[in-house]
Amino acid sequence: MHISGISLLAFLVPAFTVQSLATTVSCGAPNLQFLQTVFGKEAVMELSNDADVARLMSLEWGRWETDPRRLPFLACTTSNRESVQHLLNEVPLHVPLMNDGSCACFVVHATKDKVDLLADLEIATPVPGIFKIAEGFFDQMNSDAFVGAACRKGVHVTTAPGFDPVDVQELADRVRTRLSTGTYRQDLANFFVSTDSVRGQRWQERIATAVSHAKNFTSIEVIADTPYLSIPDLCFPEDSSSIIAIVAYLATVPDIVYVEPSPVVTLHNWNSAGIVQSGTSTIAPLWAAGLTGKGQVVGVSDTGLDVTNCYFRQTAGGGGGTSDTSVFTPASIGAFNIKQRKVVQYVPGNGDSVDVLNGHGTHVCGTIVGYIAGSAIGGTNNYNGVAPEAKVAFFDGGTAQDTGLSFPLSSLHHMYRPQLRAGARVFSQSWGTGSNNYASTDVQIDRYMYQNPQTLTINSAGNDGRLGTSTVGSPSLSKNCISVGATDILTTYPTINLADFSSIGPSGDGRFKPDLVAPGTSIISAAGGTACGTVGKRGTSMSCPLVAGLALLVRQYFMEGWYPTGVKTTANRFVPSGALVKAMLINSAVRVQRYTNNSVVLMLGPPPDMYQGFGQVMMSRVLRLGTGSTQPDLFVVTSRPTATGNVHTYKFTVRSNYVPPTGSNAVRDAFEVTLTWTDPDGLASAAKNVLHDLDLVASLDSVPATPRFPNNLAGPDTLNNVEKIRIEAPSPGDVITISITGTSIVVTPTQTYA
Ligand SMILES: [Ca+2]
Ligand SMILES: [Ca+2]
Repeated sequence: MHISGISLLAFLVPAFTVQSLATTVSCGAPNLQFLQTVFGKEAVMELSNDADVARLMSLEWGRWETDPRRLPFLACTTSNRESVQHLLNEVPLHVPLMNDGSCACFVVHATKDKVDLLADLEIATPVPGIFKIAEGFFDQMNSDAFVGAACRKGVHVTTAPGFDPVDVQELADRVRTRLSTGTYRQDLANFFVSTDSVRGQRWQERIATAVSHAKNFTSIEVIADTPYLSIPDLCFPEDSSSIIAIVAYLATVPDIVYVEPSPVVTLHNWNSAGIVQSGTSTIAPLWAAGLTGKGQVVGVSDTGLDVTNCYFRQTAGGGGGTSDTSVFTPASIGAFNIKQRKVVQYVPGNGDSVDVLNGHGTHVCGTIVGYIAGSAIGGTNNYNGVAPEAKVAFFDGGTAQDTGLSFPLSSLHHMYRPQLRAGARVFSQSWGTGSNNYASTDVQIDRYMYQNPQTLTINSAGNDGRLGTSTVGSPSLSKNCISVGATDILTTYPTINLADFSSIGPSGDGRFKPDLVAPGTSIISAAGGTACGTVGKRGTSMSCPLVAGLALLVRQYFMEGWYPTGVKTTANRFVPSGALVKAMLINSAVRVQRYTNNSVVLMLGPPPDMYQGFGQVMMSRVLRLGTGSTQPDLFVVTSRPTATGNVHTYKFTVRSNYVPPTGSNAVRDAFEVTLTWTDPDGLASAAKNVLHDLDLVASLDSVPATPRFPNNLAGPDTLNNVEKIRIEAPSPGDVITISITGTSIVVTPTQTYA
């Protein structure tokens, strides 16, 4: 939680009480409505009614009646810790799928005999093959998207929970044998029961064609050290029967839980003629106070980084960033040298060790940490980055010959781990896919952040806003990252305009994405391939690193002990969680006024909404910089654990000498509180991705009967793991009570929040 407001003084913190909440609702019957709750809208596209579901389940049980192998089962139980703990103890191979506060579902990998013994489960049924296929994938295949000369598509497969690499290799061999001998077609016969749904019938027709026509196939790869398999190139020039057959077959394999299109990564920038204006003017107060990124390292993955450009090289006069070659080799073990002026690590990765002329990666890094040695920070004649005294650990995923990018999307930890060793806790990723589906790449980001709670991943939202809603691309849909959209750099508060290209949310399950927006229409930054040149670029690729740079400054703020006094104090130093840094950035955000798309002007309301997320970052609103009376009051909580039924309360009193702020302080006209938590990872196939539900409520003690709920809602938010409440211009002496309730926390015993 992070709270700020110019006119507020926190003086009573925290009062803490625990009470029990009853959770006795059962999970109901495994009918169509329930499957839709678990697997999303695809359920009703494949199946038309409860009779369809009953036939399908009966078929599945029949298939496995005498099979001694472990299968993926959908296992659901009442959402209370005891009942979930019992389930997880009984079936150690599991992955969470859904928790709606009354019912918690897991995909467990167990034998049928074992599941038969779990008598107290509300629901236990084999996961039908059609629910293992990514949302929208059938329509892509059926529209021949995988056919033709331009096809560069593949399939990505998630194996059952608990698989170790040996199992994955054995599974790959088994699948390859079925595919190469054509015997896989036999497995399709029972893929679907008769169904009245339109798409169910199309599946039936295509499978029938596939059984007679589909080709044999051999190219399946194990992705080392991961639970994933990959078919890198699944294109058939003549028709789509083969791909439909192969995908349907993969979904019938008991050791496979999810099949999705391989992600195709693109850069999220748009080049433009440069408009000579820095995008960093709004953060000058942080530089003036001495927050320049010192001691911080950002991890960036991109096309390349020109280490000889003046913004990165060792000395002003030359010398080059390559003066310490140990930084660049051997890449595989992630060598680094923190004494380098700017580039402490360079992993060639899947690319090379250079950037192209005016390259994307050099520009992005320049926006975060670029700094001409010896130049003045905050000067008007250079384009130093947001955190000019921070450093960068770089992963190169692009080559000069290939305009495409290649990142280890199935093993992102291979990219993050060396950067983590080099000191990076904030990762900036100005790339993504055109897919609006929460995918296995999003799962990996959520997992990495959950396992490494000091980290925070910043992702560009994408540049497809002109195409309409639901255009934010994976992996910007991960629940724990910050997804960044773009605003017009020429508009300033309070008349900020959203950039027309900025991708629009929500996520497939209705969460607010993007989380934040920042200027991205003409950002001037270092130009790769030039000695000291700059270039203007636009896109969410450019707004993302602005937020990443701010994240470094926020970390520095806490790690140097600026909180709570506003003055650097050794005794107050602490390392913030990624969730706290996210809460700080979101709490700082201000409303974007309007959005123009295809000549239609939309006036935006108070955030959050699916256009601006929580608004445009404005860091000086929330960081107390010095002791002056105009500085905002700030109260933070980091990594505090809570459990189901716990209620934490915090009380604040508005300063009695409160005077409504004017001028540049007018943006601090409210009491604002933001709650975030780094949610555990689950499965991409879930209809609803956030597993734990915490609830933020605020109330004025003078009117306790009218509590304020977060995110512009009239009641609790059950979808998002970010909750923000804004109380406009409270009166002097007002007492505001904040409560944070652990409404449903079952996947792990406790959940920490910020
Ligand atoms: Ca490169
Ligand atoms: Ca909630």
